[in-house]
Formats: sequence, structure tokens, C-alpha cells
Amino acid sequence: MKRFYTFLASLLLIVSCSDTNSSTYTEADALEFLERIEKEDETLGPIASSAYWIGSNFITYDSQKIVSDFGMRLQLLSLERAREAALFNNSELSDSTRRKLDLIKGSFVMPSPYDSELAKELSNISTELEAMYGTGTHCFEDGECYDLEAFENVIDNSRDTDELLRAWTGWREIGKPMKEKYLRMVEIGNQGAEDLGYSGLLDLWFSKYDMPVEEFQNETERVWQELKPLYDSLQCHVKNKLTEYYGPEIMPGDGTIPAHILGNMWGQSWINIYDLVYEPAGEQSAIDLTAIINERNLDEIEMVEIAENFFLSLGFDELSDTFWDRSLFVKPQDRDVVCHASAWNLDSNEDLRIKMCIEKNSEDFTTIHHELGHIFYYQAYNHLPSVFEGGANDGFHEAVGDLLALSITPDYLERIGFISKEEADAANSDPIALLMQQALDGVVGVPWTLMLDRWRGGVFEGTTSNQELNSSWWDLRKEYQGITSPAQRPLDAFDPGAKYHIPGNTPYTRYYLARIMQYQFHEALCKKIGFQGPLHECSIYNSKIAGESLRDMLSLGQSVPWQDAFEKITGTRSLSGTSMLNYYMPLKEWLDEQNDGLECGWE
Ligand code: X8Z
Ligand code: ZN
Repeated sequence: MKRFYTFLASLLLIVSCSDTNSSTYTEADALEFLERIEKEDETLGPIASSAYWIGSNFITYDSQKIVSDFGMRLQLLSLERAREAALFNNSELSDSTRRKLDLIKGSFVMPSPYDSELAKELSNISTELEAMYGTGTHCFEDGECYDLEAFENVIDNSRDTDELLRAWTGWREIGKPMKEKYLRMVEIGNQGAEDLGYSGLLDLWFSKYDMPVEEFQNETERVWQELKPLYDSLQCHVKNKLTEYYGPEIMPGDGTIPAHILGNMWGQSWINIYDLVYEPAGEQSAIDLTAIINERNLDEIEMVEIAENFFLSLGFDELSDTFWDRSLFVKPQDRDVVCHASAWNLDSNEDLRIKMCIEKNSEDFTTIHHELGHIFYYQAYNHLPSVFEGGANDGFHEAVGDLLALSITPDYLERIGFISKEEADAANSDPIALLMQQALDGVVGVPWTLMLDRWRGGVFEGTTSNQELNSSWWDLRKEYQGITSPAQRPLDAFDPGAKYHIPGNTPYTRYYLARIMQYQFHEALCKKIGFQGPLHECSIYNSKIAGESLRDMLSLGQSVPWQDAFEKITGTRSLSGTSMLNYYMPLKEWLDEQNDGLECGWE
């Protein structure tokens, strides 16, 4: 630790004694600075990561103290680096060096001003918010206590609306005490962003996409408008089916769906109510992956091995022993952990891990592919300098595993021996069943992943007042998703706090981008491997051509603008909803037939 202090002090000296006439700084100076950063990262990175790993894996008073302290020191260090990088603002530099410096200046999610007291306060709050979520439990008056997994067990499986409502409102109790802390965090973060030269946090967050902020926001909106008719048709069908099942008394009557009956704590994936919204055409019921996992008695590790094998079939290198030894796969019974799934790059050359409380069901089977997507991305770019170790943009990082999940087709399941040829043929004979299963996650996620940061943007910019924090959340959920709260929310409610990425400060637009890009990648790769049939039947499993094309892109890390990386696979440089619309075309037609003559839309 002493060495760390000495290092910080020397860095302070360099910056405070530096000549502010930046034109005197040359490419050679910049390279020297970057080399120093690389060396520091090599030593500091793995230790800091271990501190965070312990903080999320053993939530105790002491581990949080360490995480908070580390957070404060790393914040100040990053601010120092950003200041030093800014000294080169007017220098003539190569494109690559300029990009590295820009990445260093923009590497913040929640910056504090350069002030140790504020850095400490911010780090304390962020650590506390994440721990509040990770340890979140609610006890009812009858003394029964539930954590998130216990509440989710009810929401995902129950069809009893009283029970559902109790679990839905119960989990949201954990959000209430976060509200004031969250607001203070945003206040400090906005100050920090301004000090870095941004107009605020929103500007900082949306400046990471190699294009002007406004242009990026317009792009996300443009694609949403392309996809909205598909979502609206699905929302309408699901609303009508739920009305049939539960009766009109449970529905708000304004065309929206109450959030507690969607089979997911946040209404972000509706796969658990599949059986309520689709009756198979023939005798054969759709493939039930959860049932297969349980029939085959797969344990958590075997589920991960199957996902790993998919990547290996594309030509990726095996996961190392350290991955298997150090990852967390099963929820520990004896301690508090942050169960929200994550992938970790503790030391890019030899220490990659996932942390997940795996449940033996189809949803988590998909999430395992998602997490391994992060891991194989880390593996693909670990030869790069540390500043370039990152996704082409953050959406790319989220899209890799999701891309593979689109290839979990009946033919793939047959090839790995999960189902018979007859079962695969029967599944393929009912495309609507397959597409409906995919859409209940993939299409449903589109407005949700867009609205979340629209809400955060309003809070960051101050256009949403402190009194409107919760009501604006519900206004946006209604506007984008046609979902409403099943009960009047109390004045002190802070429902966004009950979703991990809000207390965890994880930007969410990345998942929106991933939702869109995964279909663009899928379509392009299927074309590349010469697949002729409908897109939902295409699997890139075992294709070395697809694997090579994917790796070519992943190995670029963030060394080039994302559009360059995107072009490598798709041949285009912009986002488009067309691939997703192509994929779901048969479902869209079917939905429109079902909805014909019924009331759609919401007020
Ligand atoms: O947070 C995640 C991953 C970890 S990066 C499990 N996802 C979002 C969520 O759960 O809300 C994946 C889908 C969207
Ligand atoms: Zn992820």
C-alpha cells in the first residue's frame, strides 16, 4: 500500500508542476505517459479487482470498508490520469495515441470532483447502495422474510394474483431507503462530470459512442420507431391472453398490463408466461429447456460446460483451470453475495471468472451464454494494451453471448443430444412457437432497455424533480412498454432502486444496443456460412467461419471506433432494426392475425 501512496504523490507532482502550454507535449511524451499507465495497471489492476471480488462475494462490514476505500483511491487516480491526458489536448498525435488518451479522459461512470472528501463520500454511497441491493431482504408482518431469489421464485412461477402482488410490492420495499443516497450520488456525479468538461452525467455516459451525443440518441430512437410496431403487436396479444386467463378485473382497462403478472420481477422478459400466450398448433408442445435440464439432471457446472462447448465449437480457446476454480456458480447459503450475474476480468492473462447464483432453468442457461460471451471477449482482446481492453462499445460486450443464444435452435439441441430428431422436426414444424419463445425475451427487452436510461437521463439532467422520481419511472414504463404498476405506489417508493443496475450504477443502454446488434450479427453470420432457411432456424454452432469472423471483431477490443468493428461482421456501419424484423416476420404476421378486430394500444 505504501508504494501506492508514493505513486499517487509522484503523479500529483507531475501534474501540478507541468507546464500548461500543452503544445510542448509530443507523441513521445504521450507514449511515455501511456507506458506508465500500462505498468501501473498491470500491478494495481489485479489487486483492485480482488478487492471488488471479495466485496461482492462476501458482503460484510469489513469487505465494504475495503471496497469503499479502494473506490475512493481509484477515483482520484483516474481523475489524475484524466488531467494528465488532457495536457495533450492540443498536441499533434497519431490516431491510436489520441484514441487512448480520449479513452482515459472518458473512462468514468460516476466521477467525483477532484476532492478527496467528495471522492470518499461518493465511494461510500455507491458501495452502500450496491450492498443494500445485494443483501436486500423484506420481512412481512407475519415474520416471513424473503430475499430476491425467494421473491423471484413466486413472481416467476405463481399464478395467484394476491401472492404475486405481495411478492411484487414486497421486493420494492428495498428501494425506499436508497432514494436520498441515490440523489446525493447523482449530485456529486454531475459535479464530477462537469469538472471533466461534460455538461453532466448524461453527456458523459452518452459520449462513449464515437459520435455526437445527440446523434447517438437520435439513432437509438430511430431504431425504436422501426421496432415499435412489432412490440405493440406482441404487447396487445399478451394483454388479451392475460385478460382471458385472469379476467378483466385484474387489468387496468386502459390497454396496459399490470407489472406483477408478467412472470418476471421487472417485467423485462415474459418467457415464464409463454404457456398463457401460446397454444401449440399440433400435439407437440414446444421445447421446454428447463424440463430437459432437470430430466438430464444437469448440475450448474455442467450447464456452464455446455455453454463453453458452444464457444469451443467456434474455435475459441478452452477456459482455464483458474476460471473453474475461482468462479462462483452456486448461491452460497452461509453468506451474503451479489447474486446478479457478472463476468470478471481480474487479470486478463490468467484470471477470468463469472459470478452467478445459477438456477437450473432455461433462463439461466441463456444467462450463462451471456456471461461466457463477456469472458471470451476478454480472452479475445487480452493481447491489447490495457486502455484498449474493452468492448468496441459497451453494447458489443453484452451482445456476444446473446448472439450465441439465438443459435440454440432445435437442430442445435439435437446435435448436442438434448432432443431426438423427431422432436427437432416437430419443433421446427411450429415456427410460431419458437419465435414466440424468443420474442418474449428479445422483443420484450427492447422498450425496457431503452426506457431505463431515459429515466436515468431525466434524473441526471434534473428535468425530473426529486418528487417525480417514482412517478416518472412509471410514466416511462407506460409510455414505452404499456406496463403499469399493479397498485398505487406510496409516496416514499423508489421502485428503480429495486432493479440492480440503478443502485449498481450500470449503464443500461448497452443492453438496448445488444438487443438490436445481436440480430444484425446473427443475420450477417448466417449469410456468411451460407445458411438458406429462415433466420430462426440458423445456428452458427460448430462453424469455424462464423467463429473466425466473430473473433476478428472481438480481438479489436476498443482500439477502433465501434463502427469499424461493426462493419467487420455486418458490412454496415449503423444500427438497424431490419434484421430483428426479418427474424420475427412470421410471428409479426401471426400476431396481427390474432389481434385482428381486437383492441390494441394504450392510452
Ligand atoms: O445484467 C445483465 C447481465 C449481466 S451484464 C446478467 N443483463 C440485463 C439484466 O439482467 O437486466 C442481461 C440482460 C439485461
Ligand atoms: Zn452482461
